[in-house]
Amino acid sequence: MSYKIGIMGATGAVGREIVEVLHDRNFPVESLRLYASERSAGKTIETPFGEITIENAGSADYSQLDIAFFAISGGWSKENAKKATDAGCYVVDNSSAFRYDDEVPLVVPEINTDAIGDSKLIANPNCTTAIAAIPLYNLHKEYGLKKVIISTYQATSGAGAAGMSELTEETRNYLEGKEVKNEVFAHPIAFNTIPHIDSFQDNDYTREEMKVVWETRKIFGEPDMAISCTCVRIPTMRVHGESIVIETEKAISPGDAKKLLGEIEGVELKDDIENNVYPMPLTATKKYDVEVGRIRQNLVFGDHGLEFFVCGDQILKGAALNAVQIAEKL
Ligand code: 2RA
Repeated sequence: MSYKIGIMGATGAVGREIVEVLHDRNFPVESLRLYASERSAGKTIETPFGEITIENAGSADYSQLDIAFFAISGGWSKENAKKATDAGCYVVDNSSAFRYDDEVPLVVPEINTDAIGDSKLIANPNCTTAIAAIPLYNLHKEYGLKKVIISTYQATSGAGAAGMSELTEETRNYLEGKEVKNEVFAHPIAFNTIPHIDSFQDNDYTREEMKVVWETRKIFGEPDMAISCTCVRIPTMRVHGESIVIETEKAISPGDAKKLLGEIEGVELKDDIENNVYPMPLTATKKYDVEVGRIRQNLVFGDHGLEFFVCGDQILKGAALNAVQIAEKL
């Protein structure tokens, strides 16, 4: 059996990557239609499925599609999801529009496929959550997570194609001694780190930081999990790094954690400090698996604590890959 697929937001960084992932994973595609804004409608783009003409997302007929990937914006998803599901089309939504809605499953397929049930609308988590979730969930099942503290090093791809262009252009401007501007980020990103992603909330955390808290709790089915996060934008292209400290219910050793994490689907263990092997953006780029390494006993929590570093491709496991994996489960 094969399926009629639509990608809404097909000219964006995530939309383009969904096309590649569908092809790379041999997803059973009967037909592929690409949608974007009215401005892009009528243009053609080369894809591994051949040349395809972009259609206007605003006038899509969802009765002609089996599965639609939504990768435009939260507001657009809110306006269009019901129209699609009422027409019998499954929607995998990449925005944050429905992630915190109790009626809508929020899914990382390696963890909670069961949550999908008979829902026709499925939310894809924020990249920062998805990248940490697989190692964390497996440690939680085995050792019980008591506390989790995350600090991130997030790539410019998190702000889409425009964020990546701003990094390239502003780095060039900086090196050539020209004026450095910032439009996408709150401050110049070249040669900088910015501890501010998304808007500040009443509790002084950013929304990006709170997404990690809300979403991890929902995916793990642990509404009271003690977890906090600091999110920082750094001048890299497309991989988010995350430094993670955990306190566990049961005693945990780095050796046992390495054995466990080395065997799970979706993780590549990169932990050989004698040979300078550990997760890095350059090695995790365009990789499906999340790299995990620098696994060590945490100095504060002792034998009930662990500290490690993960790197995951923000556009893949953090967005397009996870969305396609959800569609595979459907
Ligand atoms: C970011 N997590 O990195 C966001 C993208 N969804 O900006």
